[in-house]
Amino acid sequence: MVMEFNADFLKAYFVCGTQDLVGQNFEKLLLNAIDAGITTFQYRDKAASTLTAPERLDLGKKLRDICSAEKVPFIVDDDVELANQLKADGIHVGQKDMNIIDVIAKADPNMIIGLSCQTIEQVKIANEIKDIDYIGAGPIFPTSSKDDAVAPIGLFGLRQLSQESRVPIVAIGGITAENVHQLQNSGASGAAFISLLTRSNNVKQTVGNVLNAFA
Ligand code: TZP
Ligand code: MG
Repeated sequence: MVMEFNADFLKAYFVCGTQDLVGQNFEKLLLNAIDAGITTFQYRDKAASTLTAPERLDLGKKLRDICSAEKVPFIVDDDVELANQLKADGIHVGQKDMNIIDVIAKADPNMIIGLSCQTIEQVKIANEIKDIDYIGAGPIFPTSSKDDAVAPIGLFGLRQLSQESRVPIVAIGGITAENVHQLQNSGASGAAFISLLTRSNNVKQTVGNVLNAFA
């Protein structure tokens, strides 16, 4: 499925891999999240997960099919080969992953391209790369979902990156039901989250709350 990128995709952006699950069935959780209105799903299965490469591919196909059926963009984290194999709608990489220029060269044409940035310098470089569709900025707040996360950039940092960026920004890291509304005047187009949803006992309300913050 070829999806034309649109900043509305960033409003309620759910990121998840098997390492993030808290006893749930992944497919059911994704279906519930889609039913609740998430605007994008990112498959981010890390080394900490217990899946083998074929298992990761297999699960990825199932999750991709769920997203395709519901017309929710399916983005793969880090692994451009996996993204191509899964015919993902997009690929997202961080500063420590494969170089973004190489990722763009390797990715199937028309994929949505996302890059994580933590500094103004990184955003300035990203501004020069025309194929980048959006930037993930963060962590905004402290997070326990990413082992190698840099220090939180805070709302002030987010505002600075938003002002500098040529492309829309999705805020990530430590976003909760209580603080999501603080993102409203930050210039971000939406919020990306892991534990907010994996640890939610009311997925519908959780996603609704995020959507409200960016309505
Ligand atoms: N990148 C920056 S922070 C983060 C990632 C993948 C983890 C976000 O997880 P949570 O649970 O929403 O803080
Ligand atoms: Mg990464």
